[in-house]
Amino acid sequence: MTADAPLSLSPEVAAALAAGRPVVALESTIVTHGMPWPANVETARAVEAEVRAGGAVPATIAVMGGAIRVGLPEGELDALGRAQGVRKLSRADLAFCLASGETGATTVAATMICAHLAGIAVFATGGIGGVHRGAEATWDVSADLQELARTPVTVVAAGAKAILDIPKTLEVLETLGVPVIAYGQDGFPAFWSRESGLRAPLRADTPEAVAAAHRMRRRLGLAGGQLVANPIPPEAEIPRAEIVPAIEAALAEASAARVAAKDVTPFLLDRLNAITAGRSLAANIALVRANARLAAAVAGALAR
Ligand code: PSU
Ligand code: MN
Repeated sequence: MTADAPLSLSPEVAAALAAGRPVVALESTIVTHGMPWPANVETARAVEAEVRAGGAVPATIAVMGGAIRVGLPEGELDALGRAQGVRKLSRADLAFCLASGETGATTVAATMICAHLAGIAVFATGGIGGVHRGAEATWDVSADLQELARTPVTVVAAGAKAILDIPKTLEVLETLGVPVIAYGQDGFPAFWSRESGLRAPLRADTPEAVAAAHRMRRRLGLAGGQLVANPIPPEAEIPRAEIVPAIEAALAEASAARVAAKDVTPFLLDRLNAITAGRSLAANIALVRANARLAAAVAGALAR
């Protein structure tokens, strides 16, 4: 833990970390920018419950009142989920938001930084940011990828969304030296679909294998974390034939509306939810719950 970081741990998280019990970090941008109210708050609660059922303590992370809050009481999670105009924080904005005292929700990148400061090694989310389609023109590459290369947190996600350029995302992760580990299969999953059509570079079949690789990186003194790509549960999967046209429509709307920078991902998620009449959201909820379960198991294996 960095001695001077303005961290505020909930009593439950502080006690678990002090005792070496498993803790799983959770992000807050998925709450403020990734899902509509009230599904966002209901999902955040369900995800915390999954972490607990998996034998770990959930630590939802957000910035409030000049502090990095690690572990939010239910009332504050609720308020965050209803709040308007919350800042979306990545590495670039974290310190500024803390210094100004504004409220901010942490993306994958910022959550990794905060988790590591607090001494939490495992983090569950839905999808990571990546290389956007058309990045050769827009240069839109999520800061999540660089963060995976520098901060030693194992991130459990459902792969990359097909709103991204998945082949380019995998190439950048390889260049940055980020281990991309498919869980329980050879293929790299594509968020709403279990398969992207691309092979993942690495595969693990047990939480222990993921934990062992995490520990070995530590022993080698390697910077950076690991991306565990957990395929969506089969019963929640959206067939490619259904999701691909919806994605194309959402991308066309984003381009027509000249959506850029931080607004791209939230815009696409919101439009997809509307175009699929809520199916993409239901799938998103199922996969993030499954990721929370797996992350709890990995945290448990790391704690043993
Ligand atoms: N993907 C989702 N839901 C989300 C996000 C991504 O399915 O809520 C959020 C995460 O917080 C991720 C961020 O870190 O979007 C990436 O944003 P950008 O592409 O602007 O880096
Ligand atoms: Mn971006």
